[in-house]
Amino acid sequence: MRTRPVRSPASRRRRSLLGPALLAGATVLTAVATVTACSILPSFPSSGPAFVPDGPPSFDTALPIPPLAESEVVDGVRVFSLTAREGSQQFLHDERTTATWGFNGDFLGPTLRAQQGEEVAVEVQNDLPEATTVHWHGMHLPPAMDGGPHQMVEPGAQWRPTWRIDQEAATLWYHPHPHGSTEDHVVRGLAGMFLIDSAEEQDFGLPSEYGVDDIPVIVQDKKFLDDGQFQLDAQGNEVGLLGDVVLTNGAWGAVLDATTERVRLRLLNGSSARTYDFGFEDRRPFALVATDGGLLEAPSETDHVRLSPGERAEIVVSVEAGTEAMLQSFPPDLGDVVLPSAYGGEDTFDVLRVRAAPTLTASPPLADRFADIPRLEAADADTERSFDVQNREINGRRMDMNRIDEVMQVDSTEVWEVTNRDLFPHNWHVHDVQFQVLDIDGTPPPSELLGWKDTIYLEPRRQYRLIMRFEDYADEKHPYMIHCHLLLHEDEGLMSQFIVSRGEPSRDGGRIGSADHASH
Ligand SMILES: [Cu+2]
Repeated sequence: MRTRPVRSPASRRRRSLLGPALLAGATVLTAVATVTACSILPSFPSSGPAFVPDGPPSFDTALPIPPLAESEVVDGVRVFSLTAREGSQQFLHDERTTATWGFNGDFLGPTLRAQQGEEVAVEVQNDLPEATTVHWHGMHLPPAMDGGPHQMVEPGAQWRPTWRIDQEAATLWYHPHPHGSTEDHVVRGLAGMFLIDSAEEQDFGLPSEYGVDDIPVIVQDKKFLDDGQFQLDAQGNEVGLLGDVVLTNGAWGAVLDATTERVRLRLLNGSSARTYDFGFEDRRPFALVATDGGLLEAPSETDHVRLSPGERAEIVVSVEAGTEAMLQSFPPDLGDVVLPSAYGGEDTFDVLRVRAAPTLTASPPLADRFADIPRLEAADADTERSFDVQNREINGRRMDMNRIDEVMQVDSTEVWEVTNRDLFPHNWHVHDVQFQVLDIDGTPPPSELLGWKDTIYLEPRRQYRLIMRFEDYADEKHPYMIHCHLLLHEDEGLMSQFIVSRGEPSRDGGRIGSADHASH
């Protein structure tokens, strides 16, 4: 595994000399992005000579902001439309064009946004040549609406999930979840953000003007082939696909022009395998304000935040007029892994250049306290379970679409002991609920793990005690998923299924009938 060297001051100077050429490339990118629906789309080879980045780019491309999805309120339901389709885009600042998949566009998708308490529906249309799904990562919703591997949408078909937004304001996201093909579909470009707003959140002085001082930042590493196509196979790496080109909202080398004193970055690790440790090159402090499921109880000052695939963090950073700051990913502490260099543990990347205008608009003061988070207590647990994660198995079993692995009783509190038994990275994602971290090897969690979480990095040989409530959406037929969000692991079977039941709790729910498939 080759890792990209840390950028030197010399390479930064070299970059600036390349500036005009790269700016020209960025113009071409915009022009080409509109020419897609033709019959000469490049195909997806799975292997071939690799593209080797010739040093980092100049970070002169304006950060693309995913458009806010249009919606229409019909009979009290806010209705969005997402069409998954083929496209193409130029990422590499030259003439090479990459075949992509996207929602309502060539790559990634629009940002869906809804208010706490709203009824929503999404009209999903699949214009791809193969079946896929759309999963609402982090969303509390009925299992038949979850978009997991049982809600396949065949080519040419539609699927219309509908539910009520019933959780805290948060940065969620959506992406495909077809069993065995999730890494492939996400790497090709299918992903987008789903923001939940609440009235309460507006009281805390958080920057909140979308695309101005409230910025979605979807970070994905890509490995390109020399002909410009995405590499789609992990080439034997235990953790999956690791790329040497880090895209932010689909741009390699992006700059954000800040116009306010404080900027809120909604960081999403939308990568398939890579764990990042985000912070600024000058190690300036920032406020960590939210994690997966919503705001922390108070801003937490730090200078770095580790995010494994699927995790989110919202940070608020101060900038000074006329200055710049580079958001980087530092070598992430992956815990006690063997050979961290093989898993990206020694890699540094520039991620996003933040360039502050000569004069800045004043930002409201950030509250020093947000809302209380009701703490779930282990003493109140109705059920305890333990999950050993090893190789591609949970408790010794691989995913079976026709087997229910766990049955949770509705209106119950559960404590889970989750342990990574391997010496390489995994993480742990639970559908339906947000959980709290009770302790890690018996030690109280660090401040960044004190809020609501739906995904957590599992350091090798450590035990994470998680607590959660299953309050509603009992359904004996449709399961939710628990899985590693390293997408290769998930595809290879590191996933299990649970139902929320009104019946008696048991450890093994037996088998379910044939999967329900979406159709016209
Ligand atoms: Cu894993």
